[in-house]
Amino acid sequence: MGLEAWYTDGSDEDQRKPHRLNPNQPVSLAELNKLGVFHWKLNADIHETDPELEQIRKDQGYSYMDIITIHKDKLPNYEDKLKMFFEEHLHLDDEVRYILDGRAYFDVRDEEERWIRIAMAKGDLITLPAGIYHRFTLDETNYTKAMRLFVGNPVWKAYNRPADEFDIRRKYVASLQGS
Ligand code: KMT
Ligand code: NI
Repeated sequence: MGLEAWYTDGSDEDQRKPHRLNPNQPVSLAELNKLGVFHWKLNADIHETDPELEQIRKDQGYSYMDIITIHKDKLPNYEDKLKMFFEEHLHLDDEVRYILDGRAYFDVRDEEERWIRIAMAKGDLITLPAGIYHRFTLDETNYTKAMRLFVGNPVWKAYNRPADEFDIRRKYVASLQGS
């Protein structure tokens, strides 16, 4: 099963709303792949023993994992963190997230700087490439539980836009030219 994604209306009000254009302008998985975004659908109910997840972790080298619950009663500094997650930023490494419960949105910029909203639900594993500008928000259900995967020791440092001078950003931008 695919992932649902769409171009947003660009409005700044209530980040938790879908912000679809009217008519909706969907974005296909193939288009996301061109931006370096990849997706797997897994059975989150068996995440502790899932051989498919094990295989992905082995193939991609995701040696590290932890689980974050994003809910006002569960996450310390909930409001501040949500604010940080929704600031447009990039990382020097891939961002890999597997939704175990609830829902959330990842927004990524396309090659023309338009925001694409990716609707993530239980069972969706996504990888955002190092250097892509993105942001994260809960939806109107206000809850998600996600596995964070990482190659080696995790580095969560986010560089808010503008962060165009990093090698990894230049490399990412160059990777879009050929596609
Ligand atoms: C990030 O860097 O965008 C995040 O870690 C998002 C929240 S984790 C589900
Ligand atoms: Ni991020």
